[in-house]
Amino acid sequence: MVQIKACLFDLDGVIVDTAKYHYIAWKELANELGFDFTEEDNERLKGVSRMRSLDILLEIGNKTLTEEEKLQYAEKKNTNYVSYIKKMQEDEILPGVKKFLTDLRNNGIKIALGSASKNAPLILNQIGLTSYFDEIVDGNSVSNAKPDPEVFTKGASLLGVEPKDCVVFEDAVAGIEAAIAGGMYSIGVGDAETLSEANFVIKGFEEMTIDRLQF
Ligand code: B16
Ligand code: MG
Repeated sequence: MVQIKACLFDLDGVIVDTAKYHYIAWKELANELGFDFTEEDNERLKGVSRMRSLDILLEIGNKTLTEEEKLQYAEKKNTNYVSYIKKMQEDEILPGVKKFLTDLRNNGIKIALGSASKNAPLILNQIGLTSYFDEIVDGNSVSNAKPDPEVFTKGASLLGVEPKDCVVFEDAVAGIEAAIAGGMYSIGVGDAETLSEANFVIKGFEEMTIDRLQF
């Protein structure tokens, strides 16, 4: 049996629900460009990088922009998004997360963040969780997006833990695939059917305990 030495966490959909703020900001941009953007459309952007998200949005609206325009619109969306996340507070941490992080620390299990978001440090700061993380790997420090394992293998290496002793918590299929590609265990957070490739799936952290970190 493997006793896990490190836990790597995705951010959006695992620790907080920032998808709702991404949605508002992308919708405002879509409206400005003359088309609508639904919550169902927004599902396609979860776990996806900012520039790839813009490409998907433009595909939905059937719009073509130059590379320069794309950079400007991505920047505009981000400024708007950041204005929302700057208002986030500790009560937006998803249920059970803080207790589980505390249990991990008390048991000497290392903790890293593995997120596609370039705003990850700001979000962790807003919700008061920065000090729980031994390492933060985010959209600023990787060149390959999930399902490439880079964001997690980099985290494991910074922690000095071998991938086979790590478990990844993820809400996106691409994130579970990244964990598997990196040689790590994975726990899905969300729908069991969607995340069936994970070792097991939890609905939320209220049902997660240290004892379940055995594979
Ligand atoms: P930013 P995660 C992802 O976070 C979001 O799920 C995704 O919707 C977003 O486009 C991406 O971060 C990039 O975010 O624009 O802040 O750099 O799930 O990987 O924590
Ligand atoms: Mg996510």
